[in-house]
Amino acid sequence: MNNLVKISKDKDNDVAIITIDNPPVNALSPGVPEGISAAIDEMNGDPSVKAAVVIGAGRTFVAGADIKEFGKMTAGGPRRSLLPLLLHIEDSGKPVVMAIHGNAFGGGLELAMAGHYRVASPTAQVGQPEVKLGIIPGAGGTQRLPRLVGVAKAVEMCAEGKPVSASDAATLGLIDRLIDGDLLAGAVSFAREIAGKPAPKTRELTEKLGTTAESAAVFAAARDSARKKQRGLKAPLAAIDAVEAATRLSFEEGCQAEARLFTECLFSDQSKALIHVFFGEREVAKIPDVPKETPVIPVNRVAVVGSGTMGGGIAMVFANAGIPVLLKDVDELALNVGMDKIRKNYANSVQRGRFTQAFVDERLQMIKPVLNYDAFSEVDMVVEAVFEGMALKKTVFADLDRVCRRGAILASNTSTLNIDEIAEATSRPEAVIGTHFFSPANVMRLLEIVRGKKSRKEVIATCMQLSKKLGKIGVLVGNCRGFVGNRMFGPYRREAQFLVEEGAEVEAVDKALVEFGNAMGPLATGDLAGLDVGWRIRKEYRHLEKPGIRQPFAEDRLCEMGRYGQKTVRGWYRYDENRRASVDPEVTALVRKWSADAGIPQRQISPSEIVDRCIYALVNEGARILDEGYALRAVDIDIIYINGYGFPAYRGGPMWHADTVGLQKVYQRICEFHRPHGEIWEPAPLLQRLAEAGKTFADFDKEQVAAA
Ligand code: 3H9
Repeated sequence: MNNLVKISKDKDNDVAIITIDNPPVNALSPGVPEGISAAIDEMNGDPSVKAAVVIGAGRTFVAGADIKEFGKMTAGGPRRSLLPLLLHIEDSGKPVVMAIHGNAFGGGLELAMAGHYRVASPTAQVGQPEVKLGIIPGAGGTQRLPRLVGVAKAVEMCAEGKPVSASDAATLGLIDRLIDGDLLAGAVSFAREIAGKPAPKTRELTEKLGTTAESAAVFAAARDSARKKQRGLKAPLAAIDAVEAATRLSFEEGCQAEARLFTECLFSDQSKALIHVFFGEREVAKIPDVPKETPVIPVNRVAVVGSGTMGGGIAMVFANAGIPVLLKDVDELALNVGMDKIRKNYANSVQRGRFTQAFVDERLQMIKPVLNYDAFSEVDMVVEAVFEGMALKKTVFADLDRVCRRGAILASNTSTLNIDEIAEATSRPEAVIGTHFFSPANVMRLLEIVRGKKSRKEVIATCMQLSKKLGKIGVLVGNCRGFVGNRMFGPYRREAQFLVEEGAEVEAVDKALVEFGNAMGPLATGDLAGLDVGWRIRKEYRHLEKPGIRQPFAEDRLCEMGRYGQKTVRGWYRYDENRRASVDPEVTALVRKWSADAGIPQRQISPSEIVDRCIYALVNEGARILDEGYALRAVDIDIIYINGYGFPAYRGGPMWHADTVGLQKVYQRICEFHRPHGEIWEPAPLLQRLAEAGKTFADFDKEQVAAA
């Protein structure tokens, strides 16, 4: 035993209680498996004990293997200690009951399945989420799970990684009893009921396994679905192979097959990237000068100004989190249109089974449409989401300053404008902050929180904490043009256009980036968002463009022709009534002509050049942003791109991807682009420094954390 696992006995002295106590989530860190094993030996050696209950201390059962250990691992890793432990539990002379509350995830569920019985609190969740980390269950999960729940459910759980509620798990046969009230007391009395009876060993069950032939269709459908829904990911396919092995091989041989697949996944770049993302999503919440203890402002009522697409979506986000919201617009018509859109969105969610009608009815009650500021004195926070124009925003903020109570947070959903200038329209710039939601706001996880020069720490801490409550990932960024995400998106889309102007086909550009793993290609994204949005901004900022620097022109010309993208059924592509895109020969011909007129030499461009030009444009700008301090860490940029811009999580984000390629290589490639293209491709000084020092962005992050 050790201090991570404790053993005690219930008051009648006949049931041993083995408590795993490794905060915060009882991960199976080194020492935990050894502790459990010793406790099993001790209870077997104690003649007064008839059975054991294994339970987690604190908020959860066991959240899995210790992910922090994965980076340090050589072959074998936590499997070496876990596999023998699980056999040891299964072979225990006295029955072992696993008592689950919170989560039994990954190695936690594998541990639970090695017990002879499982009981759970009704709110508990179980699952094999390993694929989300680019790996597969590695401690027999792919072999024991199909024996308990059947092949189809096991494939789904291992390949998709979604959690299952305790009540569903009970229906599936994974949980033997749900326990309302005191879990430990219920587990102990269950243990007493089953003591002395023959205890089932999961690995010996075969009833639900069926045969490979019977399950062939299940595996084929699962592979098909994985290739579509988890495009580019290797782990789901490996998980399916491993479960299939359970139907073909003995338990021991199946475990060996699982071990091979687990090891292959563990040492893959995908797994390293996804583990980086797992910790990154938690790291972004840590702001060096805004410590955890910073007081937060309770946000119980909010208001949103502007009932357009963004404002309506933001109102839904608050309502979904149970926070009542006033939705204001200037005229009845606009407000009605906005509310109708909200109702339609909710109706779609009910249709797709995401929400129940009752849930939606409740949410709609929480959104109160208003035409004036009368009730604004009661709200704790306002999010302004009016049309993107400085003069209008300033008027709105001056109004908010007048009507909101002192202490309320005044946030702007601007995606491009200077938050300090907006703040100056109020008498309390310290209460002003940017909350940049991404469209559709009720779906996208990213929330860029823009720190103004004077934003108070309490305001920042509140918005960071609130983002979690809203189901978002809040990332703090500085106040530069386009903030982090859109500032980087500019050079990325610039390169996509340049490539077309230099001879690449529109479709070839998008295809190369989709094959790289992006959710959409850059030109199709432009069509979706509306090409006119960027066009208007470019026109506004044209005076800032340096003379003699090449600017893309094709998109401006398309806009001049009224081709704004999907909304005008013509943009880079042509769209049918179902918004399905097809290549438009007119665009191809026009771009060729415009390019010839501009004297741009035409050439064949390879998919790898397309990817390098677009992705390294992101990386180079990201490095500048980092150097200038507008993002706190490289990982913050990665999390922004994965959650807001459809960058493939399995590549870890643009900065992690650059590290994986090697910064020297990336730097050299950027130098190659710099020679013919000039200033716009000047390598970012930070990238050059890191490349020359043989370092990575991850090293930069570590140095930042150490210096903080
Ligand atoms: C596995 O099990 C492989 C097996 O097949 C065995 C192979 C041999 N390890 O998320 P939170 C930390 S793979 C280490 O903010 P919540 C987390 O970083 C694993 N650390 O809380 C954070 O640290 P910090 C399969 C972990 O309440 C703190 O705990 N399991 C682990 O919002 C709190 O976490 C999974 O993939 C871990 N396993 O959510 C489950 N888990 O405070 C991964 C968490 O320093 N975990 N931490 O930032 C989760 O999904 C969520 O953490 C959980 C709690 C739902 C459990």
